[in-house]
Amino acid sequence: SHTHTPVPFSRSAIGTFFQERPLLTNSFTQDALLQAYLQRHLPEQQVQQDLLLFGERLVSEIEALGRQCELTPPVLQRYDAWGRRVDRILTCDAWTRLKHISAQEGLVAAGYERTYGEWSRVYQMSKIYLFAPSAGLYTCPLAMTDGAAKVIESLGVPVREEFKRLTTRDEKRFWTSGQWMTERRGGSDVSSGTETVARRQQDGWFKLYGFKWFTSATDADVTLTLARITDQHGRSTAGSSGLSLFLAKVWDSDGSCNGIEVQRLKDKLGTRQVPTAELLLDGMSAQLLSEEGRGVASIANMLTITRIHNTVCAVGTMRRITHLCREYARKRAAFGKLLKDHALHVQTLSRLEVETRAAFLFAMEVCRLLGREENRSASDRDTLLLRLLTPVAKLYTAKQVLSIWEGTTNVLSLDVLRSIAKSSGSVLQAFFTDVTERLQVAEASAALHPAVTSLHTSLSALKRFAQTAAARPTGALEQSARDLAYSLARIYMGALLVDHAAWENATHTDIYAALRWCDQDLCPVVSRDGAGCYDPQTAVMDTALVYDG
Ligand code: UCC
Ligand code: FAD
Repeated sequence: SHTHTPVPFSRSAIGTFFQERPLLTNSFTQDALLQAYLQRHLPEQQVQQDLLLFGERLVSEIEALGRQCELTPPVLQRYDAWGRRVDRILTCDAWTRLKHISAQEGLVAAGYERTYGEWSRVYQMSKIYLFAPSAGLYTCPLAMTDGAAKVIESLGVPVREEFKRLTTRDEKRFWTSGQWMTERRGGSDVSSGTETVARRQQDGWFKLYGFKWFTSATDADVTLTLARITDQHGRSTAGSSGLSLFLAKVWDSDGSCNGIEVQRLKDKLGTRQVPTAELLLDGMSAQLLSEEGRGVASIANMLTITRIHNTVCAVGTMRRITHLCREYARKRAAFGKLLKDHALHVQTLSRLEVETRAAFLFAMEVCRLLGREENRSASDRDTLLLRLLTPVAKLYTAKQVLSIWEGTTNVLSLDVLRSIAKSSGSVLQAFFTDVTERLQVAEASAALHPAVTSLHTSLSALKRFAQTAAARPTGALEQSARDLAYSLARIYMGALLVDHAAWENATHTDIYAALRWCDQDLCPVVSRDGAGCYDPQTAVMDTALVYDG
């Protein structure tokens, strides 16, 4: 009778089908390209072993901590129970645990221990790359910590205790750093946006007064920040040449703020795990790090490091997405078969895979250049390429994720122009020579021929563009900056894919990836130039279009 027939849906039965979930497994062993790259360039047994264990730890421990950080965002405790202003930023235990793990695993330290010589940055950044998508954005304070250590090291300033703490593996001594640049008037135009002033004290230290509008990972132990030193009449110099760089502790030894009022935590759309605050600096004690008036140039080293971290983290996230997608496609069925058996679905994933491979090789190449510079084995060309490619790599990879902070796409495109102007074009010469040499190596391979030809054509077109660019009005150059940066990125990523595919142990998929990448518009700056995009009349029409009505 109907009373004994179980019904599929009722209060206690919600149907029998439950989708099997995609499983995260060891992301090092899953990553064919990372393994091949290391086998080619850094085939140290110790490195393989360390990354293998780290891959296990990500699954067994770190992934859950990252998730916990997302579920338990930081809060600001403004007063204690007795009504005293305390301004404490309370983060969850998982956030603290990630700090300890970061120290133990040497996620900053490995970059300064330099155990693997010029490959030390590749080693360190391979770990950051694996860590990023599981880490609940703990990568944000790590990037800034690495940047601060780099600034201290490169300026050679006598703050040894801070340097040691930023680069230690000892979890009890490890400190993180903030990077406070943005004020309310602007995050891109730091030089005219900075209103914070620094008053010299009798002991040589300074007290800072100002308002920092965006300070991420504000639970940091120390910070680097910019301010204008005032003279005895309270006057300061406007613009870039009035800015100096300071180092300050964020918290006093009793846990109270160092002359800071935390105005509020930002209520953000994303990155909610990271405590990002607005801070009133009301007499924050700070130490001058740079020469007076050399603040922007001195913090540039930090920007280089954080932009490289941003690149590596973006690529790590892309890789995680492709891993989970291919895993899911083995488990999810639609229209009678698994997703992996739908050619259209797999074509879509293969496009993501090509993007990810190109971005991975780009990120690692910038890390390699950084490692060479720090190991003092960089050639002049390496140094020029590091300067040119850092903003290009950041802006290109960040379009998938992470595009606002550490310089927006257009601001970094203008930084590319800055690097060209400052080197009188040498960075571009270095780029042309480097790509040409990589293509020469690949010329023997018949399979790679279409990719090599297409890269040669694009490179020649780019050279012609560059030759005429200097004669163009500044406005036109600026109009072309974004497309130029994209052209540099696409051509360079193509050259790296070809270079990797020409390696003796490369596979047929490496060749296929290079061919696929090069089968696109590699040089948009030339095609758009041909379409007349960079002239004053176009600028007028762009304005008319945007403000239509
Ligand atoms: O957003 C932030 C933190 C977020 C959290 C961290 C996440 C990390 C990733 C984690 C992944 C999960 S902190 C705020 C970041 N803010 C920015 O990036 C600012 C963006 N704006 C710019 O980059 C602008 O281009 C400025 C501020 C650098 C422009 O300043 P100026 O003063 O107008 O620029 P000048 O006058 O052209 O340059 C001043 C000096 C010059 O040196 P000298 O005086 O020797 O000729 C430049 O060559 O600074 C030098 N310089 C550089 N040097 C400027 N930019 C660079 C550079 N990129 N590299 C080397
Ligand atoms: P603006 O500089 O006002 O730019 C607005 C728009 O104008 C952008 O689209 C930009 O591309 C464009 N633009 C600006 N100038 C030009 C130009 N010359 N040509 C063409 N286009 C231009 N800052 C810190 O200092 N420390 C932090 O820890 C920190 N954490 C952050 C965390 C998050 C989640 C976010 C979102 C931001 C954080 N920032 C931090 C601030 C960040 O660095 C700035 O938001 C960023 O630099 C852009 O500045 P802005 O927001 O003032 O935009």
